[in-house]
Amino acid sequence: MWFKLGTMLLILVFCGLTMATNLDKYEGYYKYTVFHNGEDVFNHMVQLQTVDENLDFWLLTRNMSIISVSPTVQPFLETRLKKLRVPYVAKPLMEEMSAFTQNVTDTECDNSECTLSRSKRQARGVFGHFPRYSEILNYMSALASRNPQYCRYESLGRTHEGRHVAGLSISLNSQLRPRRVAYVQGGTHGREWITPLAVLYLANELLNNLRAFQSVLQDTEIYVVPLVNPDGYEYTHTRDRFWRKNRHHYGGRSCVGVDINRNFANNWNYRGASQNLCSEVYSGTSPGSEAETSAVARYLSANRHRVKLSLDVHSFGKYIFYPYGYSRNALAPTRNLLHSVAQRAATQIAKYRGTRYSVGTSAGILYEASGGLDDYAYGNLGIPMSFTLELPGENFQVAQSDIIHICKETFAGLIEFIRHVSLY
Ligand code: 0X9
Ligand code: ZN
Repeated sequence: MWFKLGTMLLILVFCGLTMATNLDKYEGYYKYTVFHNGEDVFNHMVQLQTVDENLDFWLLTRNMSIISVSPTVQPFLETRLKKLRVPYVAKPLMEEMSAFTQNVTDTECDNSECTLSRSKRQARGVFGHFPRYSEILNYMSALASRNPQYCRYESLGRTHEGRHVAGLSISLNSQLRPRRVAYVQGGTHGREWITPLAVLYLANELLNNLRAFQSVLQDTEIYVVPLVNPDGYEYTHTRDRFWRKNRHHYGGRSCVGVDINRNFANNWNYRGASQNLCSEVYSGTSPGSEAETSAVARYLSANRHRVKLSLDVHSFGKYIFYPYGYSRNALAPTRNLLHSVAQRAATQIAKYRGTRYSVGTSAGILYEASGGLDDYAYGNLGIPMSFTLELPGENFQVAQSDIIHICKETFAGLIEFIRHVSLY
């Protein structure tokens, strides 16, 4: 009897362990790349993104969109696309992912990208793989304890599931409050795994080369929050690789989560956002309703007169956006300056290995979307320089061997932005 029960328990535990991977639910899914052959097709796609909770748009630009589609929704989309007479390519999602998720081991590698030795990978440490929440926080806390004179580790608040929205302040004297702050955040959308690393890399480089960055840090504090949405991020590691929103549960409702980048108090829920809880762009019950949004907003508004630059790092697409993102008709009074600063950052990024970013407003290049941090920082708080970056990638997974290169090229861009803080 006990033996039988024990065996059953073992089987259950085993099944539990083998079943729960973050890609399970994507078996049979397709990745559609749709080429918009006209303005009306683009407008149609924008409409679908906001009203259709079953289509997950990974990327939506004026020229093309990338959509993740479940087997049940696939016939519906096929009919739509054929009716619109629009060209597209469909590829099994798992096939696409396996190309990126192969764990690179010395013996498996046969192309030049994979010739990295084990020791080199180990030397890359946290920048050689995709760390979990606890590893990111341990890394931040270790940076602070190694550099107590220059660095403070703190929590901006807690999430719905009780995790910390953790920040690092970096300056030439952690006891003083410099006149200017450059604020840099990542990890707003759970699935954009490269972004916390790119932000953490900035902190790491600054602290390891303080002498070289003396002039950048003159009268300026750099405040980094690598992981704004730790609940969503952890969920992408354990359950659903492509989870975007936070993990706010509403009692009795089956859909979960708010899009933090639709929840800020600028033209909240105006366009490109939805009041359907099941939508990927659900804007929440009110502006700033989410714990993560209010943690960030509280910090920024308390420091609004010192913060001269706000950078929100996302992925993917290789874009630098400046306000306004909520409407194509809303023009920032300082758009020429914003454009030229962004262009300079793009030039610095390109110097590392030729990666080319496009610069503009997200409403102009992508789609109109309200409630973003960029519009809030610029429009509500009067922070003079506010940008959103979309890092490189073909989807939300970046090859592990590419992490360090993206971190390095992005670093060049981030430093260029930060250099402009001294203008204010
Ligand atoms: O839609 C977003 O939140 C951002 N793109 S992402 O693919 N990472 O989700 C772009 C936001 C640009 N800013 C505003 N629209 N305000
Ligand atoms: Zn994003």
